[in-house]
Amino acid sequence: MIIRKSSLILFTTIFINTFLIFSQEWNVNYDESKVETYSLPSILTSHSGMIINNVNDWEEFRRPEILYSFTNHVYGNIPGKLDSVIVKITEHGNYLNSLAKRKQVTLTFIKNGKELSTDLLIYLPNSIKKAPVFLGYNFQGNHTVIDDKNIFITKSWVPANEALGVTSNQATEKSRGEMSRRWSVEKIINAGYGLVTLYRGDIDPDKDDFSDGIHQLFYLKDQKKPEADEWGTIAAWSWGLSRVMDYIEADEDIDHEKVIVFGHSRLGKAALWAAATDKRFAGCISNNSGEMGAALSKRNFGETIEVINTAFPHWFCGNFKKYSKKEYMLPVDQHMLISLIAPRPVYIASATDDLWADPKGEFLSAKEASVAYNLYGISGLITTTMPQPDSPIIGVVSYHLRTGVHDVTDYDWEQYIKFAKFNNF
Ligand code: GTR
Repeated sequence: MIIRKSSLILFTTIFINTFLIFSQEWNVNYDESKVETYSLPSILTSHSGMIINNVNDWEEFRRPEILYSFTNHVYGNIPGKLDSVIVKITEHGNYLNSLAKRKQVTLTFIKNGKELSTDLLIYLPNSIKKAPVFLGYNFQGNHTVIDDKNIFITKSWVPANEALGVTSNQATEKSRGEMSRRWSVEKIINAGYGLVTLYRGDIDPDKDDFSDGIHQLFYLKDQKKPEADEWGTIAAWSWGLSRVMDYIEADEDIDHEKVIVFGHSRLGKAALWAAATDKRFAGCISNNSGEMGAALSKRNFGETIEVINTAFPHWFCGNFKKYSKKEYMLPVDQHMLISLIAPRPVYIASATDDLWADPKGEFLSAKEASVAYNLYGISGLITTTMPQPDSPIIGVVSYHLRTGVHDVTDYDWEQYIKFAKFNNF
């Protein structure tokens, strides 16, 4: 794999700067000895106090209760259904000396006389008839994922970035292939998997503005932003992943029963919520998803709800604002989010230097969620102590702590491929 030195330096610098700005400004806790005592809501005790000890009661009563709490207090409800969707294969060709085929597909969503389009970029191994796939958003546009001149450049809003050649919030040729170090496409294809990716900003540009993106298609007359219990950007991104799943179900080249939804960081938060809300995702990978992703929010380490609500007020629903500095009042915590994915395989990954995302809080979530897997007779995470760096625990519930910074690396993908194989994808 070719790593472009310019992009490596650029993104390491962006990461360090972001990290410094946030940690100085917010004075968050990075000291394990200063973690206060917290109590986690019990996954297996219902609101009425009933102890859940079988799959039926879990699926009938407790799981819907937890899902309801997350929907109404954290991510927000989806306000309705689309009127229609137009699917168009816009381009296809060969890749990697014909080892893989490439497809680009445009989905156009129509609602209330308005429309919004997103472009899917799909690579599938030619060696397999119906390929299992990893599905996930990219941060900067499909053309940044691989240095392939055939990939269309998004026309959607892209965050300002001089080094990537983004001018007036529009992507340009300069960023083609610039994020390829985060997508081990060759490894994925050689292992017998496909990749489906799309740009997050096609569904909702990542800014505190609800006049664009998917939200406004659903507005009732004179509505300017979602109601307090309606979707923020993370839920919109998750919704988008489900719409891609609708497409995948009709694509004969993809095994729609073997789709692993994947995401890094904020997009890892979206992947977890997508897997929680849509059981068609047969597996989920959360890479360094942190606060309101895999990390426990009631553990005061790294990013807090106050920080996330201030820096990214558009990510969660209006109701979530009241939990700033009041983590203890939130009726759920993120171990319960992972429990909603049971019995489907899930991988939680952290990085040693990514303290902002609270690696230990991510591990503890995966560990605590295991009780839901146990109901199905599945072991969940097969350790109760946090593993050493670079010692992955691969199972139905998987975890690793990679040495290094907040990022997605070849090492991470190697583990994700092992996880997929282990779980018969
Ligand atoms: C950070 C944010 C995190 C994480 C990250 C990312 O600034 O505080 O919650 O999502 O961004 O998405 O890169």
